[in-house]
Amino acid sequence: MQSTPDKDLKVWKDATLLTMADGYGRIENGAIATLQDKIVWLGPARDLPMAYAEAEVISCGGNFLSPGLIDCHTHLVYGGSRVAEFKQRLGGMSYANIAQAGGGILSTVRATRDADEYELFSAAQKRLTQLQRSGVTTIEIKSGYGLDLDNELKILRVARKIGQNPAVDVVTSFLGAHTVPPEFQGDAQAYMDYITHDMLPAVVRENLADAVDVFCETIGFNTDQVEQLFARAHELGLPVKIHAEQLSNSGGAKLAADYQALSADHLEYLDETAIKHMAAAGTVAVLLPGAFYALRETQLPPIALLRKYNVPMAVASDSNPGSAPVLSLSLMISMASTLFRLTPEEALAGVTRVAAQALGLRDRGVLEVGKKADFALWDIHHPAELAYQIGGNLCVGIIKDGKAISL
Ligand code: DI6
Ligand code: FE
Repeated sequence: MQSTPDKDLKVWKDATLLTMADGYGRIENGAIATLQDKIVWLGPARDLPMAYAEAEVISCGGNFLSPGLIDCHTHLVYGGSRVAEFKQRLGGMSYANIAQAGGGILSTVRATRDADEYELFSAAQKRLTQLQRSGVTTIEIKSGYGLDLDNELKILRVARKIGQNPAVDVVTSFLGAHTVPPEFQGDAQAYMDYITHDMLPAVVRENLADAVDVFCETIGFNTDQVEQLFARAHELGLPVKIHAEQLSNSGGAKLAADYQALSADHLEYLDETAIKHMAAAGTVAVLLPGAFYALRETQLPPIALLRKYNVPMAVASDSNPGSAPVLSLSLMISMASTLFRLTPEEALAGVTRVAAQALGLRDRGVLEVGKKADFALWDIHHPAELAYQIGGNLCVGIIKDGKAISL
């Protein structure tokens, strides 16, 4: 009797693999066998074991195949637009001044409160499609434009609903401590008390957040308030992360490392002491070149020191309506190289292997047996082209959980 081939067993051939397990981990004329949503074998095609002879064979057309990209820092769910503010900034007004005048994040809070779940979902889904086209198969989404219980829950529910899309995995972060809402104007401490007593426990009860984030800055929350939030997050069993040292050195990254934060993000003004604490804690440095670019920042994150202490560096879009209206993660590979001088290899690792680490995900980000079958196909001849080319779209295919996705 003839054995019937396993319908879910596939072999992806005619590809140059970038496993990203160690450097690029390049394999010429590679093949990957997948069973359902997992990698079961990979290597040079000529070594493919006979056991896979009856699998469905899919040609990757001679393209490069990398792990699906992971965008580990986005604010994808929001209402309205900040085009008017963009024009103000072009006219010379600073991001911080606009925020202090009641615009900035608070203008998006008003628009987000006014939007229902369906409106938020469709607007976010459109932005997500763009990011997916740049190779993204996993995305983190933060709340933070609701700033009261009902609206923060609304945003997180929308983020979870986006995660029901089989073409993308969503990880959520509760960023109720994004800024002080109008109801608590001038009293960040009272708002932080409300977050720790009421909002965060409710978010946890509904299982809507995978981590807790905070904006530590002169226009955000101070380190005492951050510590209050982190202590409560740990009590409730959630890991923490932080927006820190973006516009000034406020000491947030060091504090976050002391709470074993998954990541500290932005970090333009990060100092060496904090870097040592991050290295000891295994806290990932998430670099956001899109925000640096859009705000015309000049203070570069301390890349050489991060390298010196072996702090892993991830790269993300920070996709948000104000400081980073970014719709392409592969463009961030280019910006991380050109603006921050990451090597092309570091930049690609930053949106794959290290981005997975920043989200605490061990099942993806590299091509290895047992990892998820999430791949991006690239029409390139050398991996450094991903950093070298600017704009356009070199991503010519996406495979999620072992299935080709059309967008
Ligand atoms: N840092 C950021 O990059 C975003 N939030 C934050 O704390 C920007 C949010 C916005 O401008 O709407
Ligand atoms: Fe952000």
